[in-house]
Amino acid sequence: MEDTRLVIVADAHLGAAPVGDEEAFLRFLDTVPRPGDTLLLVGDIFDYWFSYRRVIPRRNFRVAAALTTLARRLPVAMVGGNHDRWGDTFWDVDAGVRFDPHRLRLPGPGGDALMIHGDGLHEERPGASWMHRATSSPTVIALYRLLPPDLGFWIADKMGHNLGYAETHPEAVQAAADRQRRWATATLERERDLRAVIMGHTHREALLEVAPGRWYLNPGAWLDGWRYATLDASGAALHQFS
Ligand SMILES: [Mn+2]
Repeated sequence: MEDTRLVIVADAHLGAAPVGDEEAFLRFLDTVPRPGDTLLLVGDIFDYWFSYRRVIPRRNFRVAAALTTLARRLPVAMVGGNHDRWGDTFWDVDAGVRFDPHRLRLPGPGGDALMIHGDGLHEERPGASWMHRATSSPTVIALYRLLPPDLGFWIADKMGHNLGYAETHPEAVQAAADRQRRWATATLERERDLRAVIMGHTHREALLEVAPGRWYLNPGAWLDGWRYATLDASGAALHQFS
């Protein structure tokens, strides 16, 4: 794994974002990750996703299928965000994508990379902390799974997607980005065998070399200009797909 390149994407909010973002994401999956790369999906790729026992959601089916195909060629790993935490065993068992609802630690170029979406570390908006606990509760998830899928998705849509939050509350988002940076910096200082802490959620890109060769990275939001990031043996970089 020493020479693998990490290709990092977060916050596409597919399903709530314009359909052009989905088309671009499919083209991105076709062209950017190369054999030898590892694709990291750092939460809120889907807005939203729920894994049922026997049913696959129709919304975002094309991207789920593309990820399943890609995962046959190269490693794909995903952590859940506050909009797609309920992947359950679907991604691992059926899609071949390594999934954790909260965090994954993976070997990468020059050391381990820790990825975590970033919600729940701070309360950037009223109710966010309550929401984080509710959506992480096994009881809430088990009850929700009993609803017919069309009703479940209807409820999720009613709860809103709030994609414009960064524009309407720039100071709250900046404060959240600052808290995430402090958390990432402290984690890198505490855990010396980590090479990178990778987060999403704030839709604010971050590229910070905390110590020589050790990085805090946030690729920014795919929905905000098709942003992604890379990390290889020579360092980290931010990109926009076109
Ligand atoms: Mn999020």
